[in-house]
Amino acid sequence: MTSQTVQTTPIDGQKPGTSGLRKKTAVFRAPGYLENFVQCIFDGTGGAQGKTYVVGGDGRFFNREAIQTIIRMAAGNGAARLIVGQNGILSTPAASNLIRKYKTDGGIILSASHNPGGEDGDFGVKFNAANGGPAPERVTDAIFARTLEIAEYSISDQQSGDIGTIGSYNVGDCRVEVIDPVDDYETLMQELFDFDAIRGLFAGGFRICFDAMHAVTGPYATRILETTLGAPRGSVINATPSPDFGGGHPDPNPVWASELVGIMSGDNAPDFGAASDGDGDRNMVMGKSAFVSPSDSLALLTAYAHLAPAYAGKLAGVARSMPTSRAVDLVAERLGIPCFETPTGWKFFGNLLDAGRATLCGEESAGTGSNHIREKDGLWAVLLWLNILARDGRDIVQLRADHWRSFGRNYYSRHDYEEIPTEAAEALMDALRARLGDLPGREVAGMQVSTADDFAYRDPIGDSLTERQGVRIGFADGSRFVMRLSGTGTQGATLRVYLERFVDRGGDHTQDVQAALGPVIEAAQTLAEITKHTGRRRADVVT
Ligand code: G16
Repeated sequence: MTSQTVQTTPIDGQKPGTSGLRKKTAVFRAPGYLENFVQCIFDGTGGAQGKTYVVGGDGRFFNREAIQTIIRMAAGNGAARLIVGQNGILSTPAASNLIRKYKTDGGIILSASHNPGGEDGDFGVKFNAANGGPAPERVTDAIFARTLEIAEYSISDQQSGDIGTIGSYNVGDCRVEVIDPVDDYETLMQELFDFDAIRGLFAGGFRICFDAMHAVTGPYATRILETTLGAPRGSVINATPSPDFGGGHPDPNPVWASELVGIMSGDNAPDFGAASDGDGDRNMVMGKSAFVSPSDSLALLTAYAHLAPAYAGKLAGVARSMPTSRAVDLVAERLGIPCFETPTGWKFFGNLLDAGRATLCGEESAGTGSNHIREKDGLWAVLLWLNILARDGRDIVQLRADHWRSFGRNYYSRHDYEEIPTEAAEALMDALRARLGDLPGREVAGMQVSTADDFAYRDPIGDSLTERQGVRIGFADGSRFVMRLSGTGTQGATLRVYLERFVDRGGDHTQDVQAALGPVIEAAQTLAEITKHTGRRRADVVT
């Protein structure tokens, strides 16, 4: 085989964010853009010579062409073997599983997750390490450093071959294996959960609506829920991945999954509703007319995980991202297991999972997962829920009400202010940071500020320090808000405001969430001067 070395120059802005490099699709399609970044992944991780990688993506526009380029570049860089999902499809959790199962050197996953796709949408590339998890910061830093000095990339002259047919072929000396994207993932799920109990649940007339949001989870959910577990045909909706996600926004929250919310609120609603995102790692769950917040879902899954074979008596600890509500902390305390608080981003759970310190992890941004892989996993969360419901017998709404009665309720909401000019968003955060020392003791919205800091995390395993991860303002009554700028957007800045108020056992757990959070919302707007900095009077997306 011959391969070419192509001269190139550094391209600005190739710094990976919370989860890989995300840009407008048009940016990724510009000559050399993808090639530069992929070469820097190889260069920043010691080269591809002799290595094996998993390659796949969420099926969005440009997925297939990008995979073909990556195959040729891996071959051009001397990779020995590639495992590629048929038609270029692999959910992020399925890719993580393949990396671990086949002990590869890592994987390249093409996705911009919940961001819209299509020619005018977003595209993304992320590198996962040999443990199956998103590359840690020292690796993304090394990749970024290479993007600043890259001078050439290597690419095979040979075309990449057919990725639509299962089988294997060579591109030069590199073996390309095209595999069924679902098989290995389904095998793993069977090992973790009580499939017989879930089959019994469906056989007894239990109904589910799973909204795959025209994204990658469709084939996984259809095979596992309908074919293997016996949920009625049609239980999975929007099940065929489309390059632009049916023109939608594949983000499983009550705003973007409004079709599911409508079904779950209608007459004759199914017993359980769920949705997953673009690349299949996020999840949202619902009961009849009841949205279960991701933070509550994490707390409940932790409380009842023992009903699933893989987790009975095996919870070493739990971890949540800092802005996630503290509902799970209360469960961990009662179970007598540690609860770790990490910065936003699944990569921060990796060391805890690898070291066996945490078994379950979760984030407010609709991510839950466990030590079965090193990514969050949308369908896994749905199956754990089904396993719990099958074994417990109560429905999800009752289970949650009983949970609040026993632990108290952490009212919780996230307010997003999208596409703010970056300078205005940074000025807001800088101004708030500058005042942190003066805030404790101050009265605002009828509450007294008790703590104010900027979250920093010292990894208990790797000892690395990660600073400036979000401002936390705590109040004397136990309420708090957190503010940070999103690390996954592609246009301007998104200000995320996370709001939380605890109502203890015996209190009123039936209030409207926004009403219950009223004083905290007012305090956040006042202390951060959101309107002054952004011109906005209210958030664009409230979840
Ligand atoms: C990514 C990370 C998540 C993180 C989320 C936060 O999610 O994988 O661990 O919670 O970003 O996003 P932001 O920085 O915008 O708040 P995903 O599903 O987009 O890969």
